[in-house]
Order: sequence, then C-alpha cells, then structure tokens
Amino acid sequence: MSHSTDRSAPGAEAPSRRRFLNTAAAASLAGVGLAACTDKSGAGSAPAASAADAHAATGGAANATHLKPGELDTYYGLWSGGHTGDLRVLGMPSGRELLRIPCFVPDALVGWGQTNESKKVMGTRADGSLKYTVGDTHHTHASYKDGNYDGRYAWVNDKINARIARIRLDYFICDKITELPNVQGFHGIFPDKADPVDPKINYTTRVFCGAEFAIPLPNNGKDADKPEAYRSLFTCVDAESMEVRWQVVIDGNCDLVATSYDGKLAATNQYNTEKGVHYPDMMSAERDACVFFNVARIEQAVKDGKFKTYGDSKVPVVDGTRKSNEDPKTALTAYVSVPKNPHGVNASPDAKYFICAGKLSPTATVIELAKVLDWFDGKLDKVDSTIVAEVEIGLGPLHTAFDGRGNAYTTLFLDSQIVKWNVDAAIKFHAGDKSAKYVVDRLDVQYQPGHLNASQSETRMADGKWLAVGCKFSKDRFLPVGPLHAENEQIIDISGEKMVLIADHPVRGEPHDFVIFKRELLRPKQIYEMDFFPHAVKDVKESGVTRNGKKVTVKLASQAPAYTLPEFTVKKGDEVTIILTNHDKVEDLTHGFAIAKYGINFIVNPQETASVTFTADKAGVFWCYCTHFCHALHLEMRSRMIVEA
Ligand SMILES: [Cu+2]
Repeated sequence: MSHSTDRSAPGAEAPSRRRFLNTAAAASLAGVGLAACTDKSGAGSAPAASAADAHAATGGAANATHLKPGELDTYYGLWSGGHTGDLRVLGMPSGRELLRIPCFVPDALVGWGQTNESKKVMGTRADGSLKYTVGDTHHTHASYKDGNYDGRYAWVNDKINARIARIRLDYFICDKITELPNVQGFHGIFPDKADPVDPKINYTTRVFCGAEFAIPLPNNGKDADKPEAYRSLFTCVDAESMEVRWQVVIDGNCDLVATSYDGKLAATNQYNTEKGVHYPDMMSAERDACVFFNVARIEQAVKDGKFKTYGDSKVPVVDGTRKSNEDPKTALTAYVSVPKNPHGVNASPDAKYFICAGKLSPTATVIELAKVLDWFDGKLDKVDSTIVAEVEIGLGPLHTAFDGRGNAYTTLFLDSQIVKWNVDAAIKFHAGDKSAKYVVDRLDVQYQPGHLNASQSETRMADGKWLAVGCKFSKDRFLPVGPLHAENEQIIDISGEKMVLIADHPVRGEPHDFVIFKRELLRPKQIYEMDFFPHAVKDVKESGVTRNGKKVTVKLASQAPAYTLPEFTVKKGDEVTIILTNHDKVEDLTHGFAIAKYGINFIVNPQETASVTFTADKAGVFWCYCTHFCHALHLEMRSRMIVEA
C-alpha cells in the first residue's frame, strides 16, 4: 500500500481511519486555543493552526502513533538523556518511554553506581568511591553492518567528563566506559560503517569522537592566556576493546561527527575556526568548516610513527592542522569551508553527501564525498569544489534527516520549523537552474527544534515513515508543572508529500539526539546467563557467611518469594560484601535487595548476580527486603542483617 496514494484519495479511506482523523484534527484545534492564550510568551511564531491545516490539506495521517492496549511499537528509539546522564529507550511511533539505561550517573532503580559491577564500569577512585557522579549525554548512534544497524552496540557521549559509554543492545546495559585523554567537551560521536582498507570488514570497528572545547596542550595551568596553545582533538576509539586508538590535532574545534558508508571518511563540523575563547571571537569568521579525516592515511601515519603524545597519555596524536596538510596527496585532513558557525553534519542514505547546516547562516551546504576523495587524490584543485550545493533553507538551520526518497529535513531553530527540501533540486539550483524548486514543504513545530531524526535515516535503509523532533522549549504544550518544563518530542508523519504533525510527547529533560530503527533489528534477551557473572552463587548450598579477618562475604540467592538466608550475622566494623544471584528464570521476575538504614538498594534480574560492599558501622538488627514486586508474598520476602556490637 502506497502512502502517497492514500493521501491523494482521502475519500477512499476506511471509516475507522476517518474516525482517527477527526480525533486528530480536534486535538490539533485544541492546541490552537492553548497557543493563542499564551501568545505573548514570545515563543517564536509557530501558530498551532498549521498542524490542523496540514491535516486538512493532506487528508490526515497515513500512520497513527496511538497504539491500542497490548499493541507493540514497530520501531525502537534510542534517546540521549542530556544532563540526567542516561540513555533512554522509547517505543516508536508511540513515543512511550520503555527504559532508562544508566551509564555515567548513578541510578536508584537498578543500583547503578552502588553495585561493585556497575562501579567497575563507571570507574572509581583509590578509595573505591565513584570518580564522577554527573554526566551529560548528547549523541547516540548504533553499530553497523552492511549499511544498516546490526543490533550489537550503541555508543553515547558524556560531554562533561569526556567519556564514551558503550551500550550492549542485547541486554540494554552499559558494559564499558572510556575516558578520552587530552580533551574537554567531547560532543559529537559516530561509529564507522566499514573499514577504509579491508572490504571484508563491512561493519563497525571504530567510533569517532569530536571534542568541542579547545584546551591548552598540555593542560598544566601554564598556558591559560596563550590562545595558540589551545587545541581540539578528534579521537578514534576501538569499538570492541573501547581503547583509544589515535587522535588528530586540528585547527579550530570539533562539533558533530559523520562517517561515510565506505569507511574512508569521517568528518566534523567546526563553528569556531577562529579558536576564540570568548563568545564574540567565535563568531567573527564568515565561513567556518567541515573537516574531513582520511582514516586510512591517519592510521598509516600512526603505523609509521609520525605522531606525538601529550602528558601522561600514550595515545598517538597525528598532526591534522591546516599548515601541515596543504598537499592533498599526503594530507590527513581536508578543511571544506561552510558558512557561518555551522552545526550538524549528516550523511545522506544514498552514501553520496554530507550536509552541514549554517546555524548563523540560513543555508545548508551539500558536500559530495566522491569529490572529497578526488581532492585527496590530487584530482581537484580547490577543496571547496567539493561543495555541490549551498542553498537558503530558513533561519537557524541545525540538523538534517532523510527519507530515502532524495529529501532532506532540517531543523530551523530560529524559525521553529522543519523544512523539507530536495537534495537533487538544491544541487540543480546551485548549478544555475533557478527554476529548480528545492523547498518542498515547511512545518511549524513547538518550539525551537534542535535535533531531529527519521526512521532508519542514518542507514542505507531510510524508510521515510516517521520523523521525530526534539523541541528545546515546550512552553504551552503540556499542563504546567512549575518552572521546569518537560521537553517536547514531536512526531511527524513524513510518508507523504506534506509533513503532518501527529503527536507531542513529553520527556524528562533533556534529550538531545536520537536514532529510530525497525524493531526486528534487535533481539533483546530476557534472561541473563549465570556464567556471565564470575561471582555467581550458582548453587543455593553456597549460601552463607565466610570471614577473612575483618572482611566478610555474604552469599545468597533469591527465588520468589524468599532469599536463601533468612538472616545473617556480621560484626560492627566489618567490611561486608553481599553477593546475590537471582535464581528465578521467569521473564520479568526481578528482585530487589535493600538494607534498612544502610543506604543499600539494588536489583537482580533473572539469573543476574550483583554485589555490594560496605562497612557495617552500626550495630543492631537491620531488615533486608525485596524492593521489586515479585510475588503475592513479596512483602514477606525479607532477611535480617544482624550486626553484633
Ligand atoms: Cu522479590
């Protein structure tokens, strides 16, 4: 069934669909009233009537986001959580939040940052306390094979402490975190999609990381007032080992990151080629750049020993500055100019182009990747000849998504709009055909959109069904709940010629970026394998207390509705390690383990083992109980920790 056919013949729709359309139109009209009431808020245009108009104009949505009870979503969405430091899993198109995956920041539900297993992933100081307890996740992208997601991993950045976390997409857990050396403000992140040299490696083996804040190198407190000492590095992390492979020192900063489908090129957009450390300095240049990295040449330079290191870090750093890379035939980097303070660089699903948006220029710049490779081969005189279009699309353009039918969708932060534009038409227009109409449609969103992404947009299989938009301000779209507003993630049907706003959904602050992909690409596991955990209490007969001086280990197992130890005794001053293995094998049968007055609480999923270590510093009887509802006798599921004085 073709969606566009649906739209051209609204009269032919089934009655049930017509009913849905009426409801949707009414909901949109209700939105008009709300928007009108608070118009003086200066939310930046966006009369909500346009959504209703769009419904009327197109005959309504071909797709519905509202699922009946028991119906499952057809897409997964991975959403960064911003300064909550987590990664969210949403069902799409409903927008229902299904899970928050803790990575950089402790999480009370699962005991992340409390169990020894999670602390090991997060990183600790010499005294065993967490090295960091805050994080700021912005961008998340998943691993590839054959140009599509392969369901192995996702990665997400922590901008505050320059860390990268890997998420296993079978168990939806964070299994590794790496802190990048020599950088601050690690922002953009993107896995590669193939090896630049070995065609057999048609899957992700590297993750590229762009550092936004330049710092004096080495950063030892001596060069704060020497702008020439400030540098940003582009970093390559090994996808499997999560070790840092290499870094590139560049002129200007990094921001977002994109990678080519053939594995040969990675790029970052730059908004501060001026290397300003104050706000006005950062906006002085009319054109900044998109820096391309020739991955194969960089890795050859590392092999040839053409690198240096900074401070304590052993990571090889190659020279990607402009001055050292003027000869295309040996260049490691290429600086393609982009107007002005660009934000966002996105790879089109036909594998041909990277698109950078101007942010302070109303333009999108289309760079042809084959021409970038030509430049590196010495076949192109000017690096800016790689630009095949630079067209006006609206005010404050940021990020671009794709529908797989040749159209790009760019957020316009200042206009509070999404603009749909045709890439081929833009290229024709740029080449001189002024009759080429490249803007296809515009849609008001509520309000000030940052990132957007479409279903499968970052793969060769972009399917052009759904577009989600992360609006930075929600203003009047939800019931007021005090000064802190929910963010507004909007869902737009892009299956037809016109975009149709289908739903708002509130999310806890503050997601930035996200990816949306078909649910069949993942095969999540419901139950752990006990062997996954080296300290598992595999046999319930192992349950008990063992002492080694002042160190006491308490092993126990859970099986609804009981722990294998109804009580256990330790002495005041002992260092106690509790190891709990959940022996239940039933799907969704998770137990908790909390100890009153000891600040301990964590969960164990089916067949999972988790442990905590603490000092028994208070004598008395302390009830331990299951915090995760598991059974009709859940309230009776308890143990007692007896701490002898
Ligand atoms: Cu329980």
